[in-house]
This record gives sequence, C-alpha cells and structure tokens, in this order.
Amino acid sequence: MENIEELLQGKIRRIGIAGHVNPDGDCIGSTTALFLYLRKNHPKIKVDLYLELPKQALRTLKGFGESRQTANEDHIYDLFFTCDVSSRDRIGVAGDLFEQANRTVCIDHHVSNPGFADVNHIVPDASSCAEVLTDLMALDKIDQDIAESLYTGIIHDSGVFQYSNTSPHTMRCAANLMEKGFDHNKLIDDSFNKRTFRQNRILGYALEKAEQAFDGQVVVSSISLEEMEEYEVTQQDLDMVVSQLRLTEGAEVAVFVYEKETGQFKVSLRSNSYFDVSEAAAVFGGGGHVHAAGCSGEGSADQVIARILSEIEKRLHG
Ligand SMILES: [Mn+2]
Repeated sequence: MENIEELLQGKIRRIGIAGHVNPDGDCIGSTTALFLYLRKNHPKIKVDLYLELPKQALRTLKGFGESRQTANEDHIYDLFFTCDVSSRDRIGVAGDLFEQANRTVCIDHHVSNPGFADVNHIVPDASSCAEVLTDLMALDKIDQDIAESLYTGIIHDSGVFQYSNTSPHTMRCAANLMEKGFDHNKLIDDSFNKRTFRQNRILGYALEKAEQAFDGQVVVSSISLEEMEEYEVTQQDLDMVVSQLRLTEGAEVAVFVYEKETGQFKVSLRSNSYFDVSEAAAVFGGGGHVHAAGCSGEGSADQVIARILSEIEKRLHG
C-alpha cells in the first residue's frame, strides 16, 4: 500500500478506528491522526474512533475528545482500521466491531505482528505506527492538528529520537510534520518530559529498589500493588521506570515488573545493543521489538523475576 486513499475506493460510508489496550503515545497519536485525516479529507464518510483512556497528557490531542470508550455492537463498518495493534487480542473494546467489519486494515510497526487483518501494512523498520501513517498520508492533506498527533506518536515510540529505531527517515518525517507549525517544544515537555510529583517519587523508589544480576548485565526492579497504593500511583505512572533502568552503566537488559492485579504481573523489557528482548518475552506469550518488549507473569514478583531472568541468562553473550 502506498497511500491511505487506495483503501477508500468504492462505497465507503462508515469507518471505525481502534488502538490497543493500555494505549501509549504512539497508539493515541496514530489513531487520532488517522481519525482527523479521514474526517478532514473525506467529510462524507462517518468515522468513529475507539480508545481506552490514556494518561492525562495524551488526552489533549485533537480528536481524542471525540473518541468512544465503549462500543455499540450494532455498528457494521465498511472499513475498520487498527493502528499500533500488534495482535488481534490487543484491540480491546472494539474487538467485536473489528470482527463484524466488511474489510479490516492493520497498520503497524511491531515485528511480532502476524498480520491479522484483511489488509496488513506492517513496517518493522519504522520507529512508530505514526511514522508508518505519515508515509501513507499526502503531506499537503496533513494540517497542524494531524501533524501534532503524528509527531506525538513518533516522539513517544522513539524516546524523542533517542532509541535505535530512529532512522534518517524518522527525522525526515518529523521535519515535514514540524513545518506544519505546532509548538513542538511544548509538546515534548508536556507529553513526554513532564512528570507529576507522584511519578517522580515512584521513579525514585523503583530505582532505589533496583538490583543487578549477571555481573550487572541485567538490572531489575519491581513495584507491587501495595507500593503503588502507598505512593498513590497507577500503572500508567510507571512507564518511565524501565527506560531509566536501561541507562545503567554496564547493563544490556533492563527488567521492570509491576503487579496489575493480585498475583498478576506485567513485565517490561529493554535492551541496549545485541539482546533481542522480544524473543525472551515470546517465551511467556508476549512480544514487541528487539530493544523493547513485554509479557505477563503469574505468581509472586520474585517468581516472575526468576523465570524471566533464567530466559535472559540463556541469551546473554557473557
Ligand atoms: Mn508503537
């Protein structure tokens, strides 16, 4: 596929768009961008956007205010898009609408994506789904609001152009978007750098708790539900912990485990150079990218950490 317009031939009256569960900046950025783009350039088509609530800073993006958090199951869409969704079971609230749609389209950048839609446009080399979408949109049809959403997606998944998924092409896309004139400095601070006081406190606590394994090649920390309660934070306040762990001198892999429900854990993995964390995550039914992946685990935090560390140990170079 070269352009979104290719999919809009024929009688398209209703389009649905969905992101993934527990939406991040790329998910909200790419879905709102597609929503705004279709509505601006194809005003006759009725477009609905289905999203779970993201962290506060992402709710200010234009288009988010019109998103739906529940699905009306009677709706049959002519076309249904997923953006940044790596597998069918991650669609969330709009899953039934996806199944019922006449034609489905998956736009993504996860290397683990099996291609679960009728049309699959997956670019594993891209920094973000927003970068993939930028390439599928006509530049002259992108306005300031659409550009702001796309740029948000790119900066979130590339860590403001720091991660190894940032390519010269990522920068060219970002430059084209920047020319649309939104306040990119403020955007980066508001939606990426700024932390609430509580987020800073839990980050400090998680770093204090961190331990090294395998001669410092791996750094691990965890947060329990009880600790989250004590610090008055939710799981969305924890997303900076693993990136900070990754920056430890000598560390190849960072592991951060937090409790979602009693005895149910989410494992976030990051690596710095050779280590493919998506392989280790896949052992536990998870997935992701070479340098950023995740999976789930059950039991106690120590049991979950022990299991993931033994998989990591097999893959460390020494
Ligand atoms: Mn993404």
